[in-house]
Amino acid sequence: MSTAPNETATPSANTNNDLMVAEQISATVQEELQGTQFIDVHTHLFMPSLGKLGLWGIDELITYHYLEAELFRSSPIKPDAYWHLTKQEQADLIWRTLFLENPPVSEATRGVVAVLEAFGLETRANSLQAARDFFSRQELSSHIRRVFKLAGISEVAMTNDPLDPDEGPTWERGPERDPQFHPVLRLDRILNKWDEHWSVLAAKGYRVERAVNDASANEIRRFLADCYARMQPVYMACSLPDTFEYPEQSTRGHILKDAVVPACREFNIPLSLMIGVRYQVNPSIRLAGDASGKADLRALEHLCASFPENRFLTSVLSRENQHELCVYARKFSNLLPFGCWWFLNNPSVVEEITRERVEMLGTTFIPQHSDARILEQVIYKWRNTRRIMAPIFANHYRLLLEDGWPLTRADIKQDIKRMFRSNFERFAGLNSSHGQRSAN
Ligand code: RAT
Ligand code: ZN
Repeated sequence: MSTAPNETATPSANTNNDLMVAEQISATVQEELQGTQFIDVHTHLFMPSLGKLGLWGIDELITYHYLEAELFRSSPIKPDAYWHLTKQEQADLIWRTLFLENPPVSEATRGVVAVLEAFGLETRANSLQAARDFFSRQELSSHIRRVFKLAGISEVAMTNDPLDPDEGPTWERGPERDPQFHPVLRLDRILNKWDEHWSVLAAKGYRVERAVNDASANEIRRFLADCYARMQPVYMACSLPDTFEYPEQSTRGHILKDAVVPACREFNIPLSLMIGVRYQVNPSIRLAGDASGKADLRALEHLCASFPENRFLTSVLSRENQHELCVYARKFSNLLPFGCWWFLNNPSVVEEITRERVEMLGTTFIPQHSDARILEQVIYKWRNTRRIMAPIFANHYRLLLEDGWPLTRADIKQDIKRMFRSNFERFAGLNSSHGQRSAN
């Protein structure tokens, strides 16, 4: 797998501490990006013991919600009719519409092409049968190892919702752990949909009420402590609307302040805030129906300032919020920006955001996560990230060299490791050698 085919890949031929010349920078950056195993800090992938929750294979790849959104722009089919099709019929329709009738030039369609190519499958096949046959022959554990290797990642963070009716019971049975998959305690149902979920907690024996009072907040904390004990998450996480405010006289404000933030402090884990979703502006297209909106990041300022002992991993969905996020990260060391999330994960926008972050934050951010929902997506998403970021980083090193810094390969190696591994390991308290959480 090449890192940056659009860049000249003259071998760098420099060792760690040799002083570099400008001509070596591009190849060295590519080699170091290629040689570093990244940690994927936010995905929707699942360890094998969580069974059917883990999506993989060609039909799942083609019916990814990013592609479903694109289908409705190129096909006359109405969402209702689409949802009545079987998974294979949906995939066939998307394949025909977005790959055979139109060249797959969008980021999401191009990703499928890259995955097929990575496995040596025909990319312009008239039918999906050969790809279906290929994936049906794979044994899941060895397939995961192969996929991670192709993607250049050592481990991923999952998204685990204990109130999901399909997922919760599995955690209660104590699923077999897999060190390649870190659990993450996702709190959207609790923080954003309390009215629909308080009774689920009540049915589990927690003395909570719809109107959250201090006693309910304590019981939510007890629930989070039980989840922590069961799952050992590396962080807690929630997506939030563009209208998110903090402090706020609301159920969410109360739960955040009196249950979630203290629980993260108690367990010494970060809270991930993914801000800027406009939920379900078009519910008929389901998962594809969310949009994005500019948020008021003063909410983040207040959280970082009010809770200096807490750590906040943060991604914001609106392009317009990116600069402010960098400014706040310069003010608060307990804020770690991560990723170019969802609608931002396109080369043009990633480039702009990453340049800005390096200029304002050096290497004190996590440049990207994959957000993969289907296992094999990590192959194309991480390949694209390496391809887009190689010239950006190379340019920063070229400027640094020009300005008089005696640059070495070791500098570049250290920076890449920091951005794509150690920043997360340190923030989440992971022990790098074993991928296990450290004692403190
Ligand atoms: O990118 C996505 O797949 C979105 O649908 C969301 O899942 C988002 O990433 C989230 O975690 O809420
Ligand atoms: Zn996500």
